[in-house]
Amino acid sequence: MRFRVPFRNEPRFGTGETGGGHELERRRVPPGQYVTDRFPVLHYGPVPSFDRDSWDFRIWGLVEEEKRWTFDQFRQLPTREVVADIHCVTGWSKLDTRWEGVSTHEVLRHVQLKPEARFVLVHAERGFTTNLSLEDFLREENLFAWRYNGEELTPEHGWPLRLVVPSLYFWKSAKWVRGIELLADDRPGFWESYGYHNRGDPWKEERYGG
Ligand SMILES: Nc1nc2c(c(=O)[nH]1)N[C@H]1C(S)=C(S)[C@@H](COP(=O)(O)O)O[C@H]1N2
Ligand SMILES: [Mo]
Repeated sequence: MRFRVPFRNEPRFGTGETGGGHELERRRVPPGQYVTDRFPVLHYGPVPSFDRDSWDFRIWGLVEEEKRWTFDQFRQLPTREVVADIHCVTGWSKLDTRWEGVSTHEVLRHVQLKPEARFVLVHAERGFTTNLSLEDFLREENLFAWRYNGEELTPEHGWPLRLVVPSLYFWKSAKWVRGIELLADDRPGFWESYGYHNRGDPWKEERYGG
């Protein structure tokens, strides 16, 4: 199943809007961003190695029962494809990126949340974390992805699994993810504790602080 995220201000039938060309791009790209066709690689520290036999994906914290998948089990989950624009806090935006993987919604279907659970801390290799409200985590277009533009992810872009949260600046899209922790109270992740904005909405230019 493919899902294309409608972009902000997308002209719709019946509104009399035409859009197109530069005008369309202007309304599609958040303030202070430029469009690139490249796909820059950005992360802290070295690219982690991947061992298929020991890799797992876990859900823990405020859940009735913890959940763990091996690599092969995780890859059996139902997949979907999402086409979305992504926005990096350093200024580049990339339009119509195409991802394939498991929706965050599908992943959470396998646990029962405790009623206090309101935040998600995403855990990646080497202690990298990023935080999201449950609502931001569960947006329809969010994926745990292993394919990008029809190809398996490369190691530097997050192989074997990365989160993709197109609605927020791209640092929330943790590469090399290994699990999620459900929390009652928000806890800043890696970049968030170094001064990046706690939420990171590109349309509000929530880059640093706050
Ligand atoms: N594990 C991990 N994921 C990470 C980061 C990181 O340092 N470690 N950096 C984030 C930042 S700041 C950005 S902009 C994007 C970049 O993704 P890309 O290298 O695929 O473009 O990854 C995000 N995911
Ligand atoms: Mo970034």
